[in-house]
Parts: sequence; structure tokens; C-alpha cells
Amino acid sequence: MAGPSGKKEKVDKAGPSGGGKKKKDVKKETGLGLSVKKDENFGEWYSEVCKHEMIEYYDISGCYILRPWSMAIWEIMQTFFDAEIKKMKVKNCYFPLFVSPGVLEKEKDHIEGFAPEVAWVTKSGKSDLEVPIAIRPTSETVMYPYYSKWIRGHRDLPLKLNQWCNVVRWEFSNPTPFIRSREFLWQEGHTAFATKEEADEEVLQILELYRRIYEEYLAVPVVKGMKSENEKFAGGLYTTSVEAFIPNTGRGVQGATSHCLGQNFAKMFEIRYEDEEGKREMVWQNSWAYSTRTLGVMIMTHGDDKGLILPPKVASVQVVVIPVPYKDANTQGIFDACTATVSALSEAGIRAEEDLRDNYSPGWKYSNWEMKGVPLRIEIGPRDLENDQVRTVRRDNGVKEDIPRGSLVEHVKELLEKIQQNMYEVARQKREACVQEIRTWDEFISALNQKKLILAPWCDEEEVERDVKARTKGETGAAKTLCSPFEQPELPEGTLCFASGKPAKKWTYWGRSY
Ligand code: 87F
Repeated sequence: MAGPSGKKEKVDKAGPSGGGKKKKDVKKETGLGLSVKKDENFGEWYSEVCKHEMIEYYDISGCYILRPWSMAIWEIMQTFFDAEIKKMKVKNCYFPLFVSPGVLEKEKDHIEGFAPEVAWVTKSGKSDLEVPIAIRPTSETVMYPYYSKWIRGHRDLPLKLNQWCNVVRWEFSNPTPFIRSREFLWQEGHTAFATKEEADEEVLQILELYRRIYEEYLAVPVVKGMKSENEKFAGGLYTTSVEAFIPNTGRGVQGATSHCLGQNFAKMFEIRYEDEEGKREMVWQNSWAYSTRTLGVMIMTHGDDKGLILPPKVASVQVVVIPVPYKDANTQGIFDACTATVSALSEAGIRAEEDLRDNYSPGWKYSNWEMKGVPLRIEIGPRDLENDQVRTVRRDNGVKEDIPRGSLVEHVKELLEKIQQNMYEVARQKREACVQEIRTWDEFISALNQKKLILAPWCDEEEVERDVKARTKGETGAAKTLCSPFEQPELPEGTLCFASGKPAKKWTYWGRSY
């Protein structure tokens, strides 16, 4: 069989993942196919899927190479989000990677819990630096001294800046590509307003953009809601988030956060302005971020035993066109039809590529592009040429169709939209099937053991959340609040908190999390 090393041997028509061979054997012979199933060993499955060809592991633990296949997805999301925040008059900028110890100290109270994760530069060459320099884990302390300098009068407000950058957090708990890495890419928005009302409004506008990234681009359903006092950013006033859920592991995952910082940082960094009457007032601030974690959530949500499945809106290759020549067929005619098909699709703005490599069989190519998650495959063989048609094969559900070349572009556009829609709908149904409403502690524990996404009536007391954490502590991590959804089910009078027995104030999602 032909492996990626490129020997010119043919595989059977069903391709390396078919043909009745066991998966393990196939992998050994061809380097194709996954050695584990998503349901059997999720961790190993995830790691294998990522390696085709989203990331490459690096020789420093917790650091990963983002290969073009994943970087292209990041760039598509970036293009969307960047345009949206520009409509909101947010401007891009770039602040340095390094933080002087002085300003980091200033934020002491809030940084305290985070301190072990801060990485420091202590040497240049062989000599010690006189003063060690921190690498940004986030940029509040880098940026806000300059906000203090730049904001003078009410005409300097609002100040709305964003930067696309990397940050470093020296995590010690088990690193996972995209989900928990020591260096990652993100955007961080930092804004300052004269009034709390303006800040409040922006928090939700940004959160809605995060929802759209997940639901419209990555086809991943999320819940918008409010973080608990325990789980909010300690330096801020309140934290909103979008929360996703991974059914296979039964874990919630914080998708992105949009914080209202209130005036805490304004006090610390003396960010004040003179209002119309000449009074000195403190600004109201927000900060918000989403990171390359988004890709991990997308991979975990959609991938299957054949590999990745990419939503059409973010796939750098939406359609792959593969020639299927038979021995005596008009090979050149088939190749030309493939090239013409790619041209027609490209001209219509569809991201299409042909795979004309002659050292791989069609079956091998099918498996290879399935592994990489390309949403739609087009096959062109002798019979298609004869009938002036192409065969389409959907990655999300395997459905095959013969379509006339005359209506190729409309048809493919329609199919890509259907795939996007279906991927979201399937993911939503899988998540819905995991949601469990509970009312008592026993129901809570039983739902937790069944890997459910738990919706529970809660008294909203910090002490009670700490207690739940302590009582559920185990090898797989403690349960905590994910968020209180903005869309609240009705809470009948007299409903009691599942954990404390006190009157419940709200419905809150609970679970183990990443
Ligand atoms: C790790 C080390 C040092 C998170 C850290 O969410 C500091 C921190 O401040 C830290 N991990 N955080 C909170 C980040 C808050 C906030 N920053 C701007 C955001 C959005 C973007």
C-alpha cells in the first residue's frame, strides 16, 4: 500500500479505512486511519486527530506548532471578528510582550492566584538580568499605565483598543492542544468609558460576537451567561462567558469571556478623566478575549472515527476534487474536468482544491481528505465524464449525490450551507441530550456521574459553591458552576437550592470542566 512516504502502490477501492481490515493494521501499513475510536479513548483520539494536520507536538511540554491547516481557520475567525469590532470603533494596537515587575506587583491582589503561572526572563546570554522581566499572561498591567497617560478629558473617551497577540501561562495541569497550552494566540480587547451603561452594553455586544464565532462559524452550540463570584475574573466587577460542552468527556469548556472591570483598575492605575463640568472622574473598563482554544472545542465537537470534520465556513479547503481514472479511461479528460471544476468553484468564491497526485490511489486520497475534515468531496470518473456530471460526497453524513456540471456552483453552495447547518444541529442535539435539570443533591451526584450538563436551582452563595467543589473533589476534578444562563427557565416560588436547601435565586449550569 502507498504510505505518505510516497511509494507508488495501489490500495483497494474502499480505501485504507475500508475493506474489512482492522483499524490498527491499516494504520500500521499506511499511516492513515486512527488507531482509536472517539468513544473508546477520547484523549488519545483527540491527540491523533489534532496531528492530522492541525498541530505538531513540540519539544517543550505544553507548546504546540500551529500548522497551516489550523492557522487558516484561526485567520478566518480573525477576519470576521476584526471587521466586527472595527464596526464598533475598536482600534488595533500592539503592546510589548514583556512586563516590568513593578507594574505586575501593582495588580498584586488579583495576580496572587495567578503568580505561579507567570514565566520570567532572568538571563541574557550567560549573565543574570539586573531585574527579571515577566512575559505577559494577559496585558492589563502592560496597557493600563498608558491608558492613565492617554486619557485626560471626556473627549478622550471611549478608548477602545484591541490587540492580536500571544500570551504565556506556565500551566502545570495536563496540557492539551488548543485547550490548555502554555503559549496561545488570542485577541484581547481593553476599553474605557465614561459611564457604566456604555460599558455594560459593550460587554454584551462582544459576547454576542463570541456566540456567533462558535455557533455560526464553528457550528458549536454555546450558552451565554454570567459567571459566579467564585469563577469570575477576580480583578473585575462581573464576568460573562459563552460555555460549550463536550459530551464525550462530560466536561464544560469556557469558550470566551467578556468582563466588565468596573472601576477597580481605574483606581489601581489612576485612570481618570475630567468631565464636562471639570470634575475628575474614574473611567469604567471592560476587557474581553477569545483564543485558539476555539479550535480545540470545534475539533472535539465534530470529529469522528475517520478524523476531523471541518465546518464549511472555516475550512480552508471546502471542496476537494479527486480524479478517479480507470485503466483504459480518458485520464487526461478526467484531469481536465477536475481542473475545470476547481476553476468554476474558485471563481464563485468557493475554496476548492484538486488532488491530482499520481502516487496515491483515489481510495487513499478519500481517506486522507476525510481525515483532514474537508466538508465536501467531488469525484470525477469515466462515467461522470460521459454523463457530464460529478459525484459529491458529504463529510458530515457520507451522503452521495450525482450532480450535473451545468448546475455545479449553485449545487455546491447549497450543499455547503446544508453541511454547516446540519453540523450545528447535530451538535446541538447531542448537547441537549446531555442537559439534565436536577433539584436535589442526590440527583446532582447521579447526573454528574453520568457526565451530564447539570442545570440546577442555586442560592448563588460563594460558600455553597466552594462546598460543592470540596464535596465532589476526585480524580476527574471537582464540579463547579459553568454559568448562569441569561435565558433562565421559570423558577417557581419556593424552589430550594440543590446544595444548601436555602431558597434558590437562579438556575445555574454545573459540571466538571476543562
Ligand atoms: C495567568 C497569570 C497571570 C488569567 C492569568 O479574561 C494573570 C492572569 O489575569 C490573569 N490568567 N488572568 C485573567 C485574565 C483576565 C482578562 N484579561 C484580558 C480576560 C480577557 C482579556
